[in-house]
Amino acid sequence: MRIELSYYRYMIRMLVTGGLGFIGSNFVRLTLKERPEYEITVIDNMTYAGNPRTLDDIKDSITFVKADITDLEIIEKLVQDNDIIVHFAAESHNDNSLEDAWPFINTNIIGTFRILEAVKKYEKRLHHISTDEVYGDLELDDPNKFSEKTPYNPSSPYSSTKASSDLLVRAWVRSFGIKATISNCSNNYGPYQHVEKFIPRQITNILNNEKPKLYGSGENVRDWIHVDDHNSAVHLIIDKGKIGETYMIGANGEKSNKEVLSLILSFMNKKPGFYEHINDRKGHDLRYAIDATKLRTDLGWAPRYTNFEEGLKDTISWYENNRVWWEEDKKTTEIRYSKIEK
Ligand code: NAD
Ligand code: TDX
Repeated sequence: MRIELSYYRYMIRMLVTGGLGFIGSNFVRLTLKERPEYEITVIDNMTYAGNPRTLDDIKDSITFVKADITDLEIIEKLVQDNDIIVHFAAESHNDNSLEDAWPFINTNIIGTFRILEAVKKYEKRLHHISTDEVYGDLELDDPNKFSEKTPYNPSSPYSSTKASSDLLVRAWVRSFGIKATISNCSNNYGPYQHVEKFIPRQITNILNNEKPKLYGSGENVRDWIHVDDHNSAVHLIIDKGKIGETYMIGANGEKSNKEVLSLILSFMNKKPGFYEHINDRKGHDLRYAIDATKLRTDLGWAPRYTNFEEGLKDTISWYENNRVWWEEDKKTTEIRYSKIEK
């Protein structure tokens, strides 16, 4: 009886929205491994990006609720029942937002609004997950990087809905005093990433003996971070972040798409020319680069995965060893791409 009481006093109830997706599911795994004080509930409506296999092996360690974050009644109940809400759920792919922006407006803006209203009503702690794309893009030779002070200047329907959601969070902090923090992270890589995204798409193309597809010139630069480093920073912000503040998350991982592709080709024993250039993405952001000084100095964060090449090799192995996880999504994704790519 005594053990039971102390057990329950110790537990913190954490609601993870979008916990079946790439970053959210890795967050759940990391939390189960390193933070036994959290009791986790996931809400996810299982869009095309929520693969039911993702949490299969740990389903008994969490509570899973299949529901939409725009569902007022459910979100109110779940927020009321939890202490902390970590909000990952989003429509996350730029290319899709260029074809149909509505799901982005609905989930990223209206969904975040619903969560904010519930957080305000029940006075809960919120951490909102966002992206560096809200800041627009940089020239290749710009010595500056994105920081917490960079003005918002999103380019795509996706990034503009993420920017909208960030601004809603800021307004709810200022006007209603909700206890929220925001993080804006750069491009993540690692296991369980949907095959529509750049790195998994190229790896799985090669595994299917198809040529990788490079948009436009391939000069575009992304600032890569391992998903576990993103998530360790999120935990630190939840633990020690200042309410109302924004933290940039990045690990100095700038690489052009061409550079990343040539590493993948060489690690997978393919000739350097085994790829094709295809039409460019509309409004394609040229370069992202993060200055994470505030996170490092104020909160003492440091990334664990400092060797991108090693992280990339591990990611390639993961896709080689988990064909069952991605094969079905690969077919539907490539059909989708074939309708828009030339
Ligand atoms: P993802 O597309 O892999 O996962 C999103 C998850 O949210 C899916 O499981 C999906 O089913 C769920 N979802 C979507 N709409 C929902 C709704 N209305 N109700 C409930 N669940 C819903 O995305 P990801 O790459 O894991 O991104 C997670 C978060 O991190 C997003 O907010 C994204 O903007 C942000 N982010 C991503 C990156 C990146 O590199 N992938 C970088 C920075 C920030
Ligand atoms: O087949 C491809 N070929 C290609 O050259 C694909 C899918 C992408 N690209 C390019 C476009 C980008 O320059 O690779 C780069 C990365 O593309 P994505 O994986 O689609 O990511 P990006 O658009 O940079 O956005 C990602 O990082 C920020 C996530 O998808 C967002 O959710 C996050 O906010």
